[in-house]
Amino acid sequence: MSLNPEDAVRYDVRGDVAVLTIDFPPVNALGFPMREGMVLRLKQAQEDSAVKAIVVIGANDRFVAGADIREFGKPKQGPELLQIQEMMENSEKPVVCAIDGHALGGGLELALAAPFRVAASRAKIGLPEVNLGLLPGGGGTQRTTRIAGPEIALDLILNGKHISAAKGKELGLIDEVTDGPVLDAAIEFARARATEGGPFPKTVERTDKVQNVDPAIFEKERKAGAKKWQGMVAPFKIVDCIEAACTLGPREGLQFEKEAFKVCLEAPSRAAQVHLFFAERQAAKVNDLPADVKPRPIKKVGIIGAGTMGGGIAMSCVNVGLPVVLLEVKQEAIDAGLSKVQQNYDISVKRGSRSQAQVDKAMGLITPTLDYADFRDCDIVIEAVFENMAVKKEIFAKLDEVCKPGAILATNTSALDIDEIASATKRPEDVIGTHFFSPANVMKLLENVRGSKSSPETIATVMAFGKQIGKVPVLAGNCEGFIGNRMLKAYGTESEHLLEQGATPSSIDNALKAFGFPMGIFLMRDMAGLDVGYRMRQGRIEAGTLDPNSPSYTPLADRIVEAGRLGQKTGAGYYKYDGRDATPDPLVEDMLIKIAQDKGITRREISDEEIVDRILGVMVNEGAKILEEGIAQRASDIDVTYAFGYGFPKYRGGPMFWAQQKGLDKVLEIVRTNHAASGDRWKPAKLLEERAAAGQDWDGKPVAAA
Ligand code: T1G
Repeated sequence: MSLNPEDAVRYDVRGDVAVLTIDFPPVNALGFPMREGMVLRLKQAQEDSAVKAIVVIGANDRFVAGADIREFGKPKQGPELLQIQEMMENSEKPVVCAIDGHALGGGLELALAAPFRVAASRAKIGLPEVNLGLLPGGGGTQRTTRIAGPEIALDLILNGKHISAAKGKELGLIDEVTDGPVLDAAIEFARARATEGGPFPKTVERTDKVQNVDPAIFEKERKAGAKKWQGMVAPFKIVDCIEAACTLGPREGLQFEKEAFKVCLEAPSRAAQVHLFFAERQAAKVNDLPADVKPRPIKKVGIIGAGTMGGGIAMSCVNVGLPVVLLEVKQEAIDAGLSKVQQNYDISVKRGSRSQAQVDKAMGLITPTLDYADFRDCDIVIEAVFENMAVKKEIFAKLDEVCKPGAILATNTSALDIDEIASATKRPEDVIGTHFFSPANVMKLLENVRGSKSSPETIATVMAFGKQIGKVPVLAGNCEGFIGNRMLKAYGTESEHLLEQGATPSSIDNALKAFGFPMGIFLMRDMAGLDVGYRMRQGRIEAGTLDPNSPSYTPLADRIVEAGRLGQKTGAGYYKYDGRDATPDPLVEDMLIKIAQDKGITRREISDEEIVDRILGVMVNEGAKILEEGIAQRASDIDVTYAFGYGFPKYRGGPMFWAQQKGLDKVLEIVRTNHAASGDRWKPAKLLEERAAAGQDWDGKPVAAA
């Protein structure tokens, strides 16, 4: 975006008030031309004798979205934010920031450095830098703490919260809130301040909220965060900066924050989290859709199945005001499903994350039914029943009869063939996969799976629907397991071979936890229950598509189930349980020793590093095959899938980003070494070989010289 400073910040005078309008698309980020423009216009307003006060406002009903994230890691250009802040802070004429839309990160920091802030009631403000692996580096930790106190600052900044203008006023961050046009209110407010005359407040010099602060609150925060912030940098630095605001003077505090910000900026986690920020937005775009294709509006949703998934999907829809028709085959199933949804909502009311009124409204939007005819005016119907192809085809045949023309017929299947399901209808162009993740009302990922006949409009509609219900949509092609579960299968298979070669469920799970996963695969499997997988394998063995006698077959999971150990729900699985507490079980290790003996495998010590390299290596190799087959549009879509659907630590950017950071040549080495040792499941992906040989990243761009 090459905008000159005069256009990035326009200058108008309304009576005796100068209005500086920031116009730096797409979101008025603090890009270099805008920073230059601000210095230029603030100077112009100071020198303009007709001007008694100054208002700063953003064009297109939005204030400022923060630093221009595209500038990170690039050579610094033009004036710093600090220079603009000091010009406003030391201005002889009162400066009022007029906030509409959003003031986030550096945008709010810009406004906090002005003496005054007026906001439209619909505006949102926040300091979400922690989501980028950063901290508010423009005085936000200092000013927020000095205005609202350390506890509020800790909660706002560590959670990257967006709060309303009204809440901002309550906390002292906003001086006035208006339901009318924010420019008019700000001009009037500025005029009144000019009449009263200076000196005008300097928020960074406020002291009332930072007196006699109990230092224990910071230790408590660090202890509480120790586990969930493992591997990260920014959250710890944020606590340090807020503590500094309570212990140091204003200028020293700003200097402390500046140094802490630099540490975060240079940490690998910042590059990883900024990668995911852009990747999430990229993932919503579909490369090969005709430019003129428009999503169909979704105003009413049908859901088949009121189980955990169906209930969670229903919550995601009613949470954004979308009415839902929820169908089950029996009244008691409907009743059970609705009471589970009610329970979930009651918990959120107890937690204070939702009001009773909001919950009552949401529940009122769900229409339970046993009759397919009630789907007749739904714009999309999502099937969320158990993974049985025959049952799904029967359901889609019925939907084909009752749903209106153009209704989207979607399946929540986690791995089954979309085309086969579509073949049960006369409208395959309207059939598509919408794979939610459990719990569907919490997990952000929505893996949309295009069938070979899914129309561009159907694809565009479910991608827009994902954003409409607050999900992160990713588009996948139709193969077994799509993107996420196909790579998870590779991860699981490699884990099972690691077990036979000498690892244990806990050594693998602990290595993955140390890497940053919230939990390892064996604990996850015990929680989900081992019987479903067992039945699926037995079904495939009976169908002759799986040979339990093949050397590559890993029988441990079967033996565990056949010993009556179905996971946490039976008190034993890969682990033994005391309630939810899992402990390694020597019995499982004995099973592994026996299996290794039967297979002639000499078990050995396997290091955490080898465990992580092999599990991530096999996932990345599968990801490269998913890319070269066109199942994923881009490598970053795979990262989004894993970060938002499978708990991959965001501060590592995703499996494909991890591979790039490690070096694709090094990952190829891991793949080749294991291919030689373990055969075809490690066959190197051609794309990985090509990119590594050419010294390119996944997108074919030269890897910046280290
Ligand atoms: N810098 C550069 N580009 C940005 C951007 C930013 N801050 N925010 C958004 N974009 C791009 C985005 O990539 C997309 O591009 C387009 O704008 C629309 O975004 C010093 C260091 C503001 C609530 O974390 O939360 O300030 O895909 O689809 O849904 O302490 O964007 O169209 O090419 O999200 O209307 C802190 C990040 C930065 C805010 C608007 N600020 N942005 O949501 O649009 S660090 C943030 C958002 C910082 C200071 C520190 C949202 C939004 P494209 P979008 P939206």
